[in-house]
This record gives sequence, structure tokens and C-alpha cells, in this order.
Amino acid sequence: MINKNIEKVLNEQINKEMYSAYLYLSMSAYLSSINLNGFAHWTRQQYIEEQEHALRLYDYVINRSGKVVLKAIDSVKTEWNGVINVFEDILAHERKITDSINNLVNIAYKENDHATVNLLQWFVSEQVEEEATVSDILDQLKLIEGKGSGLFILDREAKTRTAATTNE
Ligand code: OFO
Repeated sequence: MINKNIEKVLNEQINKEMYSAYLYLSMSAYLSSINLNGFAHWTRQQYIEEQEHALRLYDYVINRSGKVVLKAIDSVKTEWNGVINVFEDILAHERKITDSINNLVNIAYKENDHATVNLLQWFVSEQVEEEATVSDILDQLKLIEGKGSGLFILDREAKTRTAATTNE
């Protein structure tokens, strides 16, 4: 049986992951609107991964005989000022999510909930990977000043991304 405080903070994290999914989908729509179909694909793949993150927490709460409580998802931004601006927002957002995960780990330690600490270790590693990937893309976009043939090549590369999912 899961502790009520842990149940509450995991439910909040489910909401944050669903918000992340929604944000990436909105970015994808924006990128399609400026004809960057590779980056639109990349952010749409991330939308799928974020839903997977939410489901990982959802399944865990249920497996521990807790109660999943799905709250409203906040509305997301719909306009950006080019692809560099999108990736700046992604990096800032992922850093916030990393803080949120680290905070959850602290709470799980305080509650002596080793199973939850264990679950969260996956998220800790995932955040390191996400921040590194996004930071690399942002550096490359800045190098080419987000335009020209460099942008054409990066957009084509972005098209090859496949979401890593395990849940059905
Ligand atoms: Fe769920 O990792 Fe991004 O937000």
C-alpha cells in the first residue's frame, strides 16, 4: 500500500508529464506551421514519450494499490519565435521537470519508500539524457543561426527520431 503523501506527489507528477506531452504536441503543430517537418516529427515523438512517462507513474500507483487522480491539464503556449526559441523553451522546461523529479526523490527518501526511490531512478537517468540531447540540438541550431542549408540538414536528421516506448 502506498503512503498518501507519495500517492499525492506521484499524481502531481503524472499531471506534469501529461502537460509535457501537451506542450510538445503544441510545439509540433507550430513547427509544422513553419514547414520544419523534421522537427515537428521530433517533438511529436517526444509527445509520445511523455505520455509513456505518465503511464509509467500511473501503472506504478495502481500496482502499489494507490489511487490515480487525473486533474485538468493546463493550457500550453501555441506560438514561438522560430525553432531556436522552441528548443530554448524545451531546455528550460526539462530543467524544471528535473527539479521536480529530484524533489520527488527527496520526498521518497524522507518517507523511507525505497520502491518509489527505485522507480524514480529511471526518471533521474531519463532527465540527464533528455537535457543532454536537447542541449546538443540547441547548440547546433545556434551554430547555424537557425537558418539556411544547415537548418535543412538538421531538420532532415530530426525526422529520423523514433520514440522509445515500453507501455501499451
Ligand atoms: Fe518526462 O521527461 Fe520530458 O518532460
